[in-house]
Amino acid sequence: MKSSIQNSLVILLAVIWVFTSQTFVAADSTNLKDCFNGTFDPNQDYFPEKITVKNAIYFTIKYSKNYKLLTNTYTKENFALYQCGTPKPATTDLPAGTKIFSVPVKNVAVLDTTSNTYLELLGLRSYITYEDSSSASFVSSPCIQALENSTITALSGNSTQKTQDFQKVDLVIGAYSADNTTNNSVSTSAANDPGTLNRIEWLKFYAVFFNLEAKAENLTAQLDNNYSCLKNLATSKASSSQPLIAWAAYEAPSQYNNNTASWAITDGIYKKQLTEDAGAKYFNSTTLTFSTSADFLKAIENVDILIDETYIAPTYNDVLKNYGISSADNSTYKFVKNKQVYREDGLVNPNDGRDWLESAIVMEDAVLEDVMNVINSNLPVSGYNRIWLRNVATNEPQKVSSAANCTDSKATITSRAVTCPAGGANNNNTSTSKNTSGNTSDKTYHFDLITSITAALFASMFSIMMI
Ligand SMILES: *[C@@H]1O[C@H](CO)[C@@H](O)[C@H](O)[C@H]1NC(C)=O
Ligand SMILES: *[C@@H]1O[C@H](CO)[C@@H](O)[C@H](O)[C@H]1NC(C)=O
Ligand SMILES: *[C@@H]1O[C@H](CO)[C@@H](O)[C@H](O)[C@H]1NC(C)=O
Ligand SMILES: *[C@@H]1O[C@H](CO)[C@@H](O)[C@H](O)[C@H]1NC(C)=O
Ligand SMILES: *[C@@H]1O[C@H](CO)[C@@H](O)[C@H](O)[C@H]1NC(C)=O
Ligand SMILES: *[C@@H]1O[C@H](CO)[C@@H](O)[C@H](O)[C@H]1NC(C)=O
Ligand SMILES: *[C@@H]1O[C@H](CO)[C@@H](O)[C@H](O)[C@H]1NC(C)=O
Ligand SMILES: *[C@@H]1O[C@H](CO)[C@@H](O)[C@H](O)[C@H]1NC(C)=O
Ligand SMILES: *[C@@H]1O[C@H](CO)[C@@H](O)[C@H](O)[C@H]1NC(C)=O
Ligand SMILES: *[C@@H]1O[C@H](CO)[C@@H](O)[C@H](O)[C@H]1NC(C)=O
Ligand SMILES: *[C@@H]1O[C@H](CO)[C@@H](O)[C@H](O)[C@H]1NC(C)=O
Ligand SMILES: CC(=O)N[C@H]1CO[C@H](CO)[C@@H](O)[C@@H]1O
Repeated sequence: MKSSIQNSLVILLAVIWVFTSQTFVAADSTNLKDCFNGTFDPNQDYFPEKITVKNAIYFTIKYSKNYKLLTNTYTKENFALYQCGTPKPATTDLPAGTKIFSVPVKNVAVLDTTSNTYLELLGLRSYITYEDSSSASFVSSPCIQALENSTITALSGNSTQKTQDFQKVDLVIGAYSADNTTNNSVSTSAANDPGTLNRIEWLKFYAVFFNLEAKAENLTAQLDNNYSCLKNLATSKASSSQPLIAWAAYEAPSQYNNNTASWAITDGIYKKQLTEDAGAKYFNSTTLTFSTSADFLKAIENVDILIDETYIAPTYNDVLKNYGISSADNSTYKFVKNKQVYREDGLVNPNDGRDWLESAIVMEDAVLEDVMNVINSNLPVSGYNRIWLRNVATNEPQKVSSAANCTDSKATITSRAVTCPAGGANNNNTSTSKNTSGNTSDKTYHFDLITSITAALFASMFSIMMI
């Protein structure tokens, strides 16, 4: 009797153990890094780790049990990402035109330089197998340059060949890259998302293709915390007479503008945030584009610091010439008199590929450090060397990043931001950086980077030819 009760008890416990352990397995707490091999259970949540979109306004995500519906709301494209090894969602359950991916994806073709840094921060450099031919020559990441012609191949310039190559990878990704004839291409719009924290948060958009939700949440929080710590530091050190900063560009006459030059305040929400968060005043005006340099110069006559965003103007004299500033004006403008003229070309690859368009899009914490340093040379720490913003008025040299600067092509990168020093205590006060208004004239200058570079190259060639 006794032993039969004991036996029943053992069997009961065993049943409970089997039951609970199976329940435990079914309710795994991390997203799979591979295909699911078990028996599909439609009630199981295959993505226990999720992202929450807090700041970005141009993408959304909606989780179902075994797929996630990712939307680029800027380009209005939908992507359904289902867990590999589980059933594909029915197209009838998805918005028309949704592209379907099995995740996690294993390899990627990258079509713009900006995407590289998002992937590198997530530890995914080794997943990159193709780079677009133009981004391959303009990429500034030393380790991606080092992998070119080994694990990373440049896509053909022949569009037929290129489309065939796209089918050799799981995912084709880049700004404005998606076209509806390529079933695995995805557009990103990080540089269109208006605020600094918005841009950082695009880490999550990239991560969901790799089931790296937890990692992306963590990294985004780190960069956001870096940003708010630095912002607090800048605010606490801001002088009562805050300098006035203008971001501007010259557009040379070209086929794109009826051969008519113009001068512009290159207004943008993230530029206003960077300026104010770094402790300065942001210059804006009701008229943003001027048809004569005289009108433009009149508008910016009280500006203390000028950030010149003209794509091509390698020397200080080029900048002065573009803006129509002669030596007679040397004492008229404070930014000239005090030699406060900066350009964003401080870090380039050997072909003048601009890191400003690459890592500076996601590393807004480090960009804020550069702007802080322009305003106060002791910030964020004394001896800080700016990465991108180069003072051309004092002849600061460019830094060149080449394959030789890659020390370990397997190593993951972190933000270039230096440690936020004491004094920038984190109060999580990032609310002013969140921005939900995508409606700004910034779009004029917030163009497709490749197009803009091409346009700028043509424009400057025209202007050189006309000189
Ligand atoms: C599923 O099986 C494949 C092949 O056997 C294996 O490589 C993979 O790691 C398995 N996935 C999981 C999540 O265990
Ligand atoms: C482009 O590539 C396709 C496919 O490889 C080839 O058939 C075609 O001849 C190429 N076109 C040119 C102009 O090279
Ligand atoms: C692709 O998009 C264009 C413009 O939106 C549209 O005219 C065309 O019909 C689409 N093609 C396919 C194959 O969906
Ligand atoms: C795209 O089409 C190819 C060929 O039909 C197919 O093998 C591939 O799985 C499709 N990819 C996606 C993401 O739909
Ligand atoms: C990110 O993860 C690391 C461990 O990998 C942890 O130490 C850190 O606190 C996390 N940071 C945030 C902001 O969650
Ligand atoms: C360029 O000039 C043409 C004709 O002279 C005119 O129709 C067109 O509107 C102009 N475009 C711009 C952008 O000014
Ligand atoms: C700058 O001024 C323009 C024109 O008045 C306005 O449309 C824009 O929103 C302003 N920019 C910011 C960042 O507030
Ligand atoms: C005055 O302007 C000329 C260019 O017009 C420039 O070369 C020169 O360095 C300027 N001098 C000062 C003190 O800025
Ligand atoms: C890359 O390495 C060269 C040679 O050591 C060095 O001069 C240069 O400053 C490095 N570039 C960067 C961006 O660190
Ligand atoms: C910024 O974030 C990176 C993670 O990418 C971290 O390694 C670094 O310590 C952070 N810097 C600051 C200023 O907290
Ligand atoms: C501030 O950040 C810390 C850690 O990053 C977090 O635990 C805390 O909840 C945040 N506080 C607020 C008010 O958001
Ligand atoms: C990424 C890549 O493939 N880069 C280069 C490899 O080498 C050839 C010349 O042999 C270049 O044309 C590619 O751009």
